[in-house]
Amino acid sequence: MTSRSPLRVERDGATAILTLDRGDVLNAFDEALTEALNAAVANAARDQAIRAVVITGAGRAFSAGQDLDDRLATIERGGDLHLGDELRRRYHPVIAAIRAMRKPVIAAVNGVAAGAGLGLAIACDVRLAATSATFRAAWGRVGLVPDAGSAFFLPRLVGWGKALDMILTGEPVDAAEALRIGLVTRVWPDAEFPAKSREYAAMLANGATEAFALTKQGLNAAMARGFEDFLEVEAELQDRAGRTADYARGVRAFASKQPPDFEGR
Ligand code: T3D
Repeated sequence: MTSRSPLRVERDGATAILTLDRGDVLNAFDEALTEALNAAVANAARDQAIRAVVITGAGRAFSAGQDLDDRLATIERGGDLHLGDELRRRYHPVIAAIRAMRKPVIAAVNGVAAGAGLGLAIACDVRLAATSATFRAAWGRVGLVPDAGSAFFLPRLVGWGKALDMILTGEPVDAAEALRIGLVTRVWPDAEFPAKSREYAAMLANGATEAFALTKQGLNAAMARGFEDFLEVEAELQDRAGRTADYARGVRAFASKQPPDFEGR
């Protein structure tokens, strides 16, 4: 008997849709799910026909983070836990791959995003939320520190004070509040959410993909470099963008008052 995959991988035009699919445990990450997610993100990065990636959840959750049943089992049998190694092996590669991916990665947060589920969402380039989505920096409630890159990304998204409030209290932030504080950029009613988020992804998938890749590279450099250094990176990236076929298409489309038909290179 073959076991069901914990991750659904679909194509919608040039968009890859990755659905975390362990609904009975709110899409908590066990070994199989993180392995499948790492593989699917790596495949999407390699596949030139894919020009945008959506990560979402099945059922009423985006993801409730690490599967705590797995951790309980180890604790109860007196096993040795090395969570740093777990992060290095299962979580850090996927977060790093999302940041490095040369196409937009969208978190379509359909329900609760907690712990490493929140970490995954905030490592993505864009967050869209359904009205029933909630965001929980839940680590403190189980005696852990923020992980999956969260202490890096959360203060940059919502500011130092709000990030610490979320992390220290573990209280949920609803979709309206998430929109207000910049944790997400669009909110749609639950019933419309799948269609609206696919539409949004298609818009990005039809964009100037190579320019988006260079944009991500520039934003990553802006986080890591000093100002003078960054300006040089910016000049190099714009140099490359200015020599893409899509830039020529964009300028011609502007001159002819037509929408551009980008090919992604
Ligand atoms: O490798 C590493 O360990 C690295 C560490 C990673 C960091 C983490 O991610 S640590 C985990 C952080 N996540 C949490 O602490 C969230 C735990 N879950 C909750 O607090 C609640 O479930 C929610 C607030 C997310 C939702 O509450 P509610 O009332 O809507 O649903 P529920 O009844 O609690 O959950 C529904 C089911 O999902 C339930 O199972 P049952 O009783 O129906 O058989 C529940 O046990 C299960 N579930 C929810 N979250 C997890 C989970 N099962 C395993 N692991 C989970 N994280």
